[in-house]
Amino acid sequence: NDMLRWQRTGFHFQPGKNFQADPNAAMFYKGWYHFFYQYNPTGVAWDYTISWGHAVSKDLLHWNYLPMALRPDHWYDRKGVWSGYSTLLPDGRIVVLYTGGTKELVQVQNLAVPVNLSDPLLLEWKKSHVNPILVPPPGIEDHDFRDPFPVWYNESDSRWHVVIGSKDPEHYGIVLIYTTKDFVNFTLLPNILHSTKQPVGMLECVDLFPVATTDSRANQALDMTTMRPGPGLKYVLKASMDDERHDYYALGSFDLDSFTFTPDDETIDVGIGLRYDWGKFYASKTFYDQEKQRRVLWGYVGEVDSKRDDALKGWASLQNIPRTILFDTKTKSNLILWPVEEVESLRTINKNFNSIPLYPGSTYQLDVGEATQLDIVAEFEVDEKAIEATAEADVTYNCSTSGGAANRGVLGPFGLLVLANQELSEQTATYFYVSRGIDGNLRTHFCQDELRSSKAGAITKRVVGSTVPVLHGETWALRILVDHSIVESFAQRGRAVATSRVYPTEAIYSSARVFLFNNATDAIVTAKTVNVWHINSTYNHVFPGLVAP
Ligand code: DQQ
Repeated sequence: NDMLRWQRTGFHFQPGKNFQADPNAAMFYKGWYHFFYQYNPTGVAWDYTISWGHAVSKDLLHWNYLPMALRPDHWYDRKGVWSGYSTLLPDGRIVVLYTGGTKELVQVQNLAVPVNLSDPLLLEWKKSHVNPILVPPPGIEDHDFRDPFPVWYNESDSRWHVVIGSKDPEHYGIVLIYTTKDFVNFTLLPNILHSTKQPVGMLECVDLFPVATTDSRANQALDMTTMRPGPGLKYVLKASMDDERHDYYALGSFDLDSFTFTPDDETIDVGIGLRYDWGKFYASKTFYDQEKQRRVLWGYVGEVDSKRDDALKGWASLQNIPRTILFDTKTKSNLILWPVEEVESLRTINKNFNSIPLYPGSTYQLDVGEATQLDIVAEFEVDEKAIEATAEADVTYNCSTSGGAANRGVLGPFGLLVLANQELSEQTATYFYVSRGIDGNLRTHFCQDELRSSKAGAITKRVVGSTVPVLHGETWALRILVDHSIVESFAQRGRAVATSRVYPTEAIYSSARVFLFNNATDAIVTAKTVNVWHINSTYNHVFPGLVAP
């Protein structure tokens, strides 16, 4: 039981008990970041009592839990207040659009607004008396119509465009578009925003937003609601694949006249190409933070242990540490996801290591004390001579199927072992694996190996990851956030991300250690710099004087 207690995180968003899931977006309002999320007030798994939890924070990290914003208390949401979006409109109003599960389990869309816009906490919400405002249109199944969000405002005719994910009869994912002036009366457009190129199924939690592609504007994420497509902009379409349970995005262009999204490259369209996160991460949404002019991403990270353990723990699922989103102006082919800068203010003790040679087949313990809440930033170099001496190596390497951190190749794997016990019989490995084609080109794989992360039974363990661009002259760079039962890892400053839930049985409390390792057979790898910070707990709590779940 000590073991299960240890799994609660120190600096992640985590209500006192029960089940949480999809972030239902966030907003900055009257000095507070508001966060809404799927929450089951009565149990540790999803069921029809699913509701909207609510919390506020000054910095996206220290949270005050508030009473729930929305509960299933009308016929049109009797089987759950499902996902949707909370939007701060440019005129200062706030709307919440959400999917309700009716008594008969039909998915309908509903409207709710705050009772008192002058209350910075937005404690009270009222549902519109005309709900449901939308029911499934002809040709759309009752259970394929959910997760609405207002995406764009047209000033000239004061119309909002609202999009909703679905699928067509052939199982292709589609995104429906409605227009509305008042969020009560809606018109379905004859065209759709996008249809996937492969039959990937129902698209959940669709998101669409612009990113700046030029260096000069790259530091500004942009507000979608009034943005006009133009030079220096690209658009991101994101959807959560209900069949596969992963969040995919595509980079492309957006045409306002036809209101359609077109991927730059059809072979990496949404559902088949790029992912926000190669590990456990789902139902994400972004919001535009006008306070800091950035776009911030949240997703939820479910459990991979047994239902029985969730019941014993009394809670299930986490939200990831919010990530800023930028376009990668160097590769021009991916987004950059990076923990919000506020995380750095939680850093305390720092241990710094420089120029540590890692010989083939070796490990090196980083002496940092109790290693349960950490922020690690590491840069590696691979011996040039070894690379040159390698004609061709491991061209068919694949994180998921090539045996993980224990499988040795010429130029990898190398990286870090976190939440490791002293004997390394328990460990989570985050690593690079470099392969070299006959053309001499290097290809880097970024992987996270959960196979030895726990000695407990009934846990799903995988090796996750993908290839990541490492440009000429760059070192191999990792950042890893460790927080008890979650490991969030970022390669090449955010080009690729992998999140894992892990449940160590021995590498807990003061027995948790961190190591560098190099399992390459031929190359010496140098850890050029490694910074390890301890991260303070955020001691999230219920807002003083209020009662929250
Ligand atoms: N979860 C919600 C749905 C959404 C799904 C229900 C994604 O609205 O499609 O809790 O995890």
